[in-house]
Amino acid sequence: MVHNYIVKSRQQHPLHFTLLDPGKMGPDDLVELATQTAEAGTDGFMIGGSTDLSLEKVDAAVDAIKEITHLPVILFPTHASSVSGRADAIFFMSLLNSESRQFLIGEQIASARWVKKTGLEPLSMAYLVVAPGMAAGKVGQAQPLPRDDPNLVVSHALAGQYLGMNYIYLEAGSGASAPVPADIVKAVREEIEALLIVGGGIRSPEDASVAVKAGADIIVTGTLVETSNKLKEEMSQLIEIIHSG
Ligand code: 1GP
Repeated sequence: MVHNYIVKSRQQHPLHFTLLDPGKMGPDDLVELATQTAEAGTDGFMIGGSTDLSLEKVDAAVDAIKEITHLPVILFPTHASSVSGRADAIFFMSLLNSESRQFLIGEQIASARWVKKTGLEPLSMAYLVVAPGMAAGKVGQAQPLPRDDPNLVVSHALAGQYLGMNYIYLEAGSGASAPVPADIVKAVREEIEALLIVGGGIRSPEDASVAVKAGADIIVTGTLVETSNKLKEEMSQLIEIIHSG
């Protein structure tokens, strides 16, 4: 079970997940990135990102990545239509600060029977988009949570936890110029027991260290993995800092 793996691994140290986007490259390039980040010590793979992914692309990416690693492969979907039954688990998430029913519960209803049928392990997650939010905010029709209002973010995170969600994801948006502020991560950490995921705009070991010290359980990087020209070296440094807590 992926959830048990995450809980157990987190008992050892904070974790790093690599976000791979099948909309940006084909299976061969994804496998190359997955191989190098696995060697650098990443703890799991998230598959998603682009908002118009086809099921075929996600299936092909999941199959290719699972051939080279035993690390968990977790879907990070935008739409029900791209939920691949071949992954190990799915972040079954609701964008709690969306203004659209579609992203609060619509896509979830559309995919629920498929998740059951395929046996994907659902990992229940509250997805909170913090400014700037980037494409995730726009596509999800979110009113991005202000960067200077930790209490409002805590209210959303607690609401997610009380609705039974085991994971809270603080998302600044892929490619954000700055990650979620440390005081927001800290404020949420102090009030929730759920596993806390932080992503968006994390580009350096320093960024990762700040988020971990503020209380993140899992750090997600996507853009860095796609753009680095010294991937294994850079990821090793970043992951080492995360693992050292
Ligand atoms: C996006 O939080 C992730 O959902 C990753 O963001 O691409 O900025 O690393 P980056």
